[in-house]
Amino acid sequence: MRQSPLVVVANRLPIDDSMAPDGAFEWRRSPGGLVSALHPLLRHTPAAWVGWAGGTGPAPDLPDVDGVRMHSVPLTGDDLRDHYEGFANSTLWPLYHDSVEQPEHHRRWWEAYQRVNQRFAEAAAAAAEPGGLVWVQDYHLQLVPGLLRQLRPDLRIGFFLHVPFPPPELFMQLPRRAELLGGMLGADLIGFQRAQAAHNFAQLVAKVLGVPATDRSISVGDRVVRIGAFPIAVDTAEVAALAAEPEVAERASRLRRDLGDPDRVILSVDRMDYTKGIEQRLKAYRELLASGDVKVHDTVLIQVAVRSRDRVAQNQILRDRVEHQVGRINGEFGRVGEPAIHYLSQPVDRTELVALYRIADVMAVTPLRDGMNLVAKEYVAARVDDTGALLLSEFAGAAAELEQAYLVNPHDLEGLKQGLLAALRATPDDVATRMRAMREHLRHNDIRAWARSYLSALDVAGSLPGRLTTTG
Ligand code: ADQ
Repeated sequence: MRQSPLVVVANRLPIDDSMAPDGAFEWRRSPGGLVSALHPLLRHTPAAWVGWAGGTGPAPDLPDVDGVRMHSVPLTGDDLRDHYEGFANSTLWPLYHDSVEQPEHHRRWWEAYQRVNQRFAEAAAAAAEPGGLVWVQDYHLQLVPGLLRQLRPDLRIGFFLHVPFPPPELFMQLPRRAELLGGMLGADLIGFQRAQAAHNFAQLVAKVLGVPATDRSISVGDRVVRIGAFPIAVDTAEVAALAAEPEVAERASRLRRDLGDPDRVILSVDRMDYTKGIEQRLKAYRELLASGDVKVHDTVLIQVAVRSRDRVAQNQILRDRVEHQVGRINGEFGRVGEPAIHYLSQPVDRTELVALYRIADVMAVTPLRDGMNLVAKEYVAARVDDTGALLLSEFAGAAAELEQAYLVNPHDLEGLKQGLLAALRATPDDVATRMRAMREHLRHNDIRAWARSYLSALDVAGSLPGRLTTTG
């Protein structure tokens, strides 16, 4: 097998399940923060990606995609059920998001988690060249750094967690907490979205493993594991350029016309997931319609909630509830040709998404808990004329950076309503001042800056070719 100096290991490969007519694979631009985040970096980098290609058959042999080698890891139906839907998405995901839904614990899931992590570690060990750098992503693969270090002690290993890392009182509930922490400590550098997460991790390591730890470094035997916050970002320039394209502008004006030229457009774009606060937001909106503070005639809400992890039972239940809620609100407050909420459960393509960002006077991003939330950052990047108000949950990682947003606590229904009204009624000057500051922040803190800061912290020996860290 050809080996690479930089290997990304993630649950999914960044490609579509289907091949283009000419036999080439294309980058998958499906919903999913990680793909969106790494796409601009790796396509110009001599790198490999280890991940699952979809399907439950043998792992397919894949062609390179934009110069990136694809190594697929096979998963069986049992692996999918017990590792992906089970331990990753029904134990860790809810627990790491403040237990907004009850995490489930099953020993069979843990066995699958170990088994699948071992398989990914072996695939990464085969894909990395001697002394290479391996960057393991996210909560599906927390044991991989430790397993990989046993197989390949010559590698520099990084781990980045895209989701929140919970406070000790929540993490302590995990029956296999020591093993999970130990797995992560196989890395040389552990990156989190927020400083608070690194702090939580250090506290837990000290408490559970009895290892001395600060918020910056942890000594494990003769190794030092560094930890820290590396808030993920978007390709600010790419989003801004797309937003400025005539085709997008045209699509935006058509959309606005199709909506009946309302005074105000409110937009939300989420994966259909119970952490995203969709029900709470719709409830707040319903109350604003009922009180007459918002009128269907001049204000429109567009909710894009693309189906995601459909086989996780709580997401199915959520979808039924959200669709019921939308139907009820439209039935109560809509008129013929004037629905209160425009609801889309399908993925929208990039151009359409940016056109939607362009017509949104208010972008409502109100998750109950979110590692970062790239939608909030994409919206800001797309507001090239400094208009538009961002309503943002305090519990999204993005709130630590986008301080000029209209910040709300999504658990507080009254606060949510007031926040939405404040954003709707804000003066153009106020909106512009806030937007300008946020755009300025994202101009300096884009996806390349994120990758560069993470990779240069990992690559202390400077063994990577310069172009890995400086171009994108
Ligand atoms: P996600 O929970 O998937 O990511 P988010 O950060 O918002 O959440 O990323 C979603 C991405 O998918 C965005 O780039 C967005 O444009 C796209 N998207 C969403 N809905 C879409 C739709 N209907 N059609 C097309 N595209 C859509 C996880 C964590 C986040 C963290 C990211 C990256 O949960 O907190 O920000 O990883 O680290």
